[in-house]
Amino acid sequence: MENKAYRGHVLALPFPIQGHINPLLQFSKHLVSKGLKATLATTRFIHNTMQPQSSSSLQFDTISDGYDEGGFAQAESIHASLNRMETIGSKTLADLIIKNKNTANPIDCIIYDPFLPWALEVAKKFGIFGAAFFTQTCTVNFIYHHVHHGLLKLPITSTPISIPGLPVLELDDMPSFISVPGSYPAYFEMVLNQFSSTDKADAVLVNTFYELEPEAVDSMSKVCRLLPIGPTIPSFYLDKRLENDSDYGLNLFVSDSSVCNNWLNTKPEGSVIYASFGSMASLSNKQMEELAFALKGSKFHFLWVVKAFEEAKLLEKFVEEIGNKGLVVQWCSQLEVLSNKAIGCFLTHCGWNSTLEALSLGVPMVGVPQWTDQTMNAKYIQDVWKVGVRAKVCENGIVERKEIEFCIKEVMEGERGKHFLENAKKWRDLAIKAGSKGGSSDKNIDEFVSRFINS
Ligand code: UDP
Ligand code: 7WV
Repeated sequence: MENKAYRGHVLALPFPIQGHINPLLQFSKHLVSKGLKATLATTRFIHNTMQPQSSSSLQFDTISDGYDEGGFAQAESIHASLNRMETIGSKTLADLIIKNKNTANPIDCIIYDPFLPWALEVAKKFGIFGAAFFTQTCTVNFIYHHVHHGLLKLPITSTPISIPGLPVLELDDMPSFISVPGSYPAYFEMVLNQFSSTDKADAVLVNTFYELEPEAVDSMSKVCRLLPIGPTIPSFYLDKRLENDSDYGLNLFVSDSSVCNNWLNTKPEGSVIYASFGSMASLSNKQMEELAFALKGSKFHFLWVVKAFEEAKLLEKFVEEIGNKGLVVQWCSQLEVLSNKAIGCFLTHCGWNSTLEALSLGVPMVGVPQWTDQTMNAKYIQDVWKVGVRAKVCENGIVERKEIEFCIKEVMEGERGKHFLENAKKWRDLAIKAGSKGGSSDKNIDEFVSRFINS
């Protein structure tokens, strides 16, 4: 295989969590289909636990974030973990480049998650082409860009907030780091710092597609030349252009998809609520209880992903009591579930991958955002893409069972529900078009490849 003539060798470096690995891994497969060799670098910790298998379509290799034994969840603080990731990550990334130097295919392009801006410095030290790959919406990135450059002053004292290309925004719509001043300062600094390197990057890629947020892309393009290349979703669910591509291919959690499929296949079309809060969110006991009552009390079937680390919060006997009305699993193949005809709505935390997956598969949503960019995505789900509703939060910070039940009904039945479904189908068509031959994202991927090849 090493003798094959590749047009170049791309190293993809995601921030090492599920929601950041999936899109970069998927994008790498597209580059392989365009004749490049691609290697995805995970951390040694992830590599050792998951043992991802290199294949003809993708290679895996490692860097270290300094937490080889237990993962960065073990760090004493977020700040400490990010610093350690920078120091040890820079060194081990350089080692990886050097290791490949005298092979038939030395690394000549690094696509890095801008949560790790130091990766560009390493690339430049070796004279390698460097591209930033943003994993959130252009809208969210543009807000952070404004804050980073002092164009949006914090704390925000007057609302609504006007930013060119964006709808007028209330404080609650903003990313949580802005709407809740002082929350997660280390992560806030990290999302703003994404722009510390982009001026020097040879390309800026964003996991969105033009038709989803045209005004935001146009506005931001005036200050930063960006290429929307999404949605990065396995080809089987879109235009089926890539062979054997029905899964992202690196799951940090295990699931048994036959359990979900078998159960869903016994349910009528559009009759099931799929509830999942992504890979990271940890709900309070009270919020879990409200969700449990809402799902149990609604007249619909439900499939609920309760991660292993959250199971203790489930009320005793809940699973027993719901019988065949609901199925609770620790993890699932979300794409398989969302594409099952039985699903009528997605109760989601509005993580960007989950949101983009639901848009791409034509599934209406109930948004219960938790933090980071999820609040913005929920705003767009309701008011811009019009594919669902955002649940209202009480003063105590909880979304109560009545509100959840109300939102579920809005999406699962009635006139509004019908409109959401029609709109969702429209976004699915546009998502497929964007990534198909000649579509906006496909053209941008070609433009990226030719810019790199000719650099
Ligand atoms: N996911 C999955 N099974 C689950 C829950 C999530 O495969 O039971 C996948 C989902 O398809 C998505 C990713 O995990 O690609 C979660 O990313 P997202 O941005 O939605 O949320 P995060 O985990 O970063 O909060
Ligand atoms: C993990 C840690 C911090 C953030 C995110 C994920 C994200 O929003 O993607 Br800010």
